[in-house]
Amino acid sequence: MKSRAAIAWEAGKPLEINEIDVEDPKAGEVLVQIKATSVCHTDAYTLSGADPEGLFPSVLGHEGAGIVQEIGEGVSSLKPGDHVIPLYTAECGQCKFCLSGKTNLCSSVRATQGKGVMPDGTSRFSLDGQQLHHYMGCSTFSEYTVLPEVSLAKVSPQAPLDKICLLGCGVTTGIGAVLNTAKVEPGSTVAVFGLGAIGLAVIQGAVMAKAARIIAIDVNPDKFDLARQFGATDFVNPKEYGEPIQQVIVDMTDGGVDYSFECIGNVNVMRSALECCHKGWGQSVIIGVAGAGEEISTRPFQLVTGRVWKGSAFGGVKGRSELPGYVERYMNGELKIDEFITHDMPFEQINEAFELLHAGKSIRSVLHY
Ligand code: NAD
Ligand code: AHE
Ligand code: ZN
Repeated sequence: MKSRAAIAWEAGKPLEINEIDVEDPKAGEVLVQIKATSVCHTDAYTLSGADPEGLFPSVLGHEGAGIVQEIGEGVSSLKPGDHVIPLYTAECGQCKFCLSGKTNLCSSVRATQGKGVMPDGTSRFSLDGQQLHHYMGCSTFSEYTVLPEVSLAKVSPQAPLDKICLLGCGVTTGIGAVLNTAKVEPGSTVAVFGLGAIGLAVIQGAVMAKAARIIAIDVNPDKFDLARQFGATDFVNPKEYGEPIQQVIVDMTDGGVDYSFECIGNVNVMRSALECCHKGWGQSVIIGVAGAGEEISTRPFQLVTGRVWKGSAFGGVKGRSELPGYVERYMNGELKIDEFITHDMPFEQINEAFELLHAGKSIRSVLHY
């Protein structure tokens, strides 16, 4: 079938909208009509060429929501008409990782996903006979996309797809990092580095966890208003200080924070986020994604003296079992999503959505097909 899609032909170039060919779903696969998708910084990171797994040409996009159109042979948990959120972290329930009870990092389709193909090693996308790669197992920048059954969370058909698409990455990642990865306790002091959708979702999670103090840090002071609305209590612009930002935060907090979250993808800030943690127990969670070849460093003494460095992917959330609950909490008014959406636009304006993100003028732009 034909599908409107935005193609990433090469690194650093705008996406090109074109009509591509999408093959029928094979065994264990599902054809989904994406109704809405948003742009996450990770899409921009891969398009920039910094992603060691980045492949071109490809169909990017991993934060979306849609409706099942067709199922392949053997698919039993989904049927046409079901409302779904694509998952870049699948959940098969059967691999060593799923069975461990220790992680959400399912291994069932991850290897082929990273190579830009479906589990059978081939792509369902092409243009004029040229194969296009899939991206993060989702490719939500195509109106019609094919995913493995294990990469789709079935959610309530009552929920608005142009809002819950944000649960496909940003909102879930930030909340989950607080509740699942760090397990922030009531009364905690929390520092959040970077106030895009991920950082704001971390603030939302910290409020849910009943943190007493939430320090919001960004070099763009335009981000502070929304951070305050989400529940941040203190605001720090590193550009206004002559000393290292970790020292500023240690001084503000009588020795450091209980938990910090890096939501930027900057390895120098990751170090600051670790070193602003309290001696003996402070934990720092890396959420930001850094470019190929970049590495983190700190004095081992920082860890010897009790600080803990962790990382979080999709907030530690198991998508198929947990996302339906996140959707219900949104529908019950217990979880904010609308507040992240600063721009709504037709799919054709996708490059504008990338420009707004780069310029620090948007949190999330939702694109409608
Ligand atoms: P974003 O671009 O909307 O937000 C980043 C924020 O960081 C901006 O407000 C920017 O002003 C701020 N910033 C930049 N440099 C800074 C600095 N030196 N000090 C303080 N603030 C600074 O991005 P986003 O969509 O919120 O994504 C944030 C990061 O999280 C990205 O690296 C993205 O790839 C990553 N991410 C990871 C996961 C995961 O599962 N681990 C999921 C989603 C996104
Ligand atoms: N391809 C990159 C890694 C990118 C990365 O870390 N991705 C996050 C999700 S970002 C969503 O916006 C993640 O979940 N990682 C775990 C995984 O299995 O990819 C690289 O460096 O190779
Ligand atoms: Zn993302």
